Amino acid sequence: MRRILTGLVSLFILNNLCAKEIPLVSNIYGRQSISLNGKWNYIADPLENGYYDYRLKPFTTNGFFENKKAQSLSDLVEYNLDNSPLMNIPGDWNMRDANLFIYEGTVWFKKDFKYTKKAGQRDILYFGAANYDAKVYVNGQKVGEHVGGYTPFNFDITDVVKNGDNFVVVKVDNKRAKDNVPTVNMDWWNYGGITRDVMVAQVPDTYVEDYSIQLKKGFQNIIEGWIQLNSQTSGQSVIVEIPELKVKQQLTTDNQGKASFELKVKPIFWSPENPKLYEITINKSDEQINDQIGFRTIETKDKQILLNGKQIFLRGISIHEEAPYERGRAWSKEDAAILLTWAKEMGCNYVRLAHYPHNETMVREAEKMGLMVWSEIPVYWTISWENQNTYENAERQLHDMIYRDKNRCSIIIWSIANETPHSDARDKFLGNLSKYARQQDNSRLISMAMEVTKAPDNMNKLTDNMNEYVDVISFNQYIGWYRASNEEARLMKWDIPYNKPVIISEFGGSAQQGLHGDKTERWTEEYQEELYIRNLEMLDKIDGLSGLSPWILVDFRSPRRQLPGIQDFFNRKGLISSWGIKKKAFYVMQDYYKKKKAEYTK
Ligand code: GCB
Repeated sequence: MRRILTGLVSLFILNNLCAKEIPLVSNIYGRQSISLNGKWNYIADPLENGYYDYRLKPFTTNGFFENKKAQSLSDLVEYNLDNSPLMNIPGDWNMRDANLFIYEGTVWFKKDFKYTKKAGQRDILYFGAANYDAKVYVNGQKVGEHVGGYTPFNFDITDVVKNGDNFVVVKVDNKRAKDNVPTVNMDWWNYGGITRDVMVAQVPDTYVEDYSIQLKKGFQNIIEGWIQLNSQTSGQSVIVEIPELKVKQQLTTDNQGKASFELKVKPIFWSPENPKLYEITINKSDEQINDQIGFRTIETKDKQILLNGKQIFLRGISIHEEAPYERGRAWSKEDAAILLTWAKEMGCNYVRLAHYPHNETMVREAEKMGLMVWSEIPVYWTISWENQNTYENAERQLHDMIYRDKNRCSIIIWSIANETPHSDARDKFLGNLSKYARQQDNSRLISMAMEVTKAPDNMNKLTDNMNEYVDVISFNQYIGWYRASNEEARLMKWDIPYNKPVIISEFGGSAQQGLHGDKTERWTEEYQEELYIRNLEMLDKIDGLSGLSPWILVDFRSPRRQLPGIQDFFNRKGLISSWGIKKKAFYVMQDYYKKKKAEYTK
């Protein structure tokens, strides 16, 4: 009888081995972890043969996720992940396998890893991002799925990971679809793959899941914060320390597993001139988390943006998450350092990270280098405004962007959309998203990149209803490229009927680096240079102009850009070529920012 019972109990346990997606573990880089970066085997699977049977039903057994091997010479197994080619992860498959350059579909990835389990610890499998749909399996068991190409996700794999040898299989699918976010149509490369860091973090059974430590809104001398455990455990003691500020605060969690605090201290402000970060530690008896956090205030007053109470001008540049020197999707510290150093050389104090959340390292490096950040979700162009699932997808991406980076003082603006066409459904969608953004974080500014309505007599009007929802009016305009000539820029007038600061989130034009000619000749460096000169003259006159982020720092890959010999599938609006050489217009911006800096430090 006893034996039968024990048998039943173990059967029950086996059937309930549960691994699942869990709320993001904040600051994954500040935790104990092992990296799963490096070589992964992969199989491109355009027919999704490893996922569906020949009747197109998903396999419950026998899918590639089982990572099966023939056990005898007579066994039929028509794949072998172990013998399949290797790819470096993080990395997009487009640039790592010439056959997959324009591939959109499924690729299976597999990595073997050795692991040491520890009693009383949970094991969390974390992905910085995978584009677009990732189904994740550990030791043949599905642990979860994630949708969205630019946000992190993690799974509690404690019940499925073993001491010793393990394997993880990920099915990544980057097929575009109308109802996705972004949708089918965009002006950047749809790089597929596991594009950011992968790791297994080890945390105590009850761990600090999330925390926030920032200046209290409206105060320069009160730090406000909270710590949230992964379970509703009350009476847990947690200590927050900021040694440099002589802060050592003992906290006790309430019955929600949360502990909040306020500290009266006057930190040195973080700013572009002095990007001061404080070492912070959060200690629980069995856990220590380290972070570097800066403190600053950001607000608007009429048409001004105030950083730490002082009016600033955002000397910015837009950046895609693309590695310099034509190396595909950027992800590393080195990529971030090159891109951001170029921005600094131009004289920037601000970067627009377009058109989706960039990797966490990029945001952290920007912070260390004194660059303020605009961070955005890929609600771009013609999203399916009427579709509730699309809305939920966008909201989730917005949530995850804010969640991951809420302690990054470099981020001053959350952007929730780019160049979206007017309709009632779109207004409702964006209105709800902006309300949601404010609920998640009311300490930063909200914006979205809008378009201008052309009116008679060279008048450019801002008529978008969404302007009511934002703190900063921002719009993209392409006079000299898609509309009017460079010469006509001087005739343009602007009607911006809001008492809010204005940012030009994009302007620019293309040039092929090294192509020279008359300033009226398209694609030459001289044309682009002239466009920048005329646009700056024109934009400088806008009342309330508080910043610019021209389009764009570096040429980037885009399937929309097909002109042979010039574009060759690159958007050439970069101020730096895809091979890293500065174009003439770079220096126009550099001069302009030098003047702006002097003007604002008077
Ligand atoms: C835009 C878009 C950006 C494009 C750019 C262009 O307005 O926001 O994603 O790449 O124009 O080059 O046309």
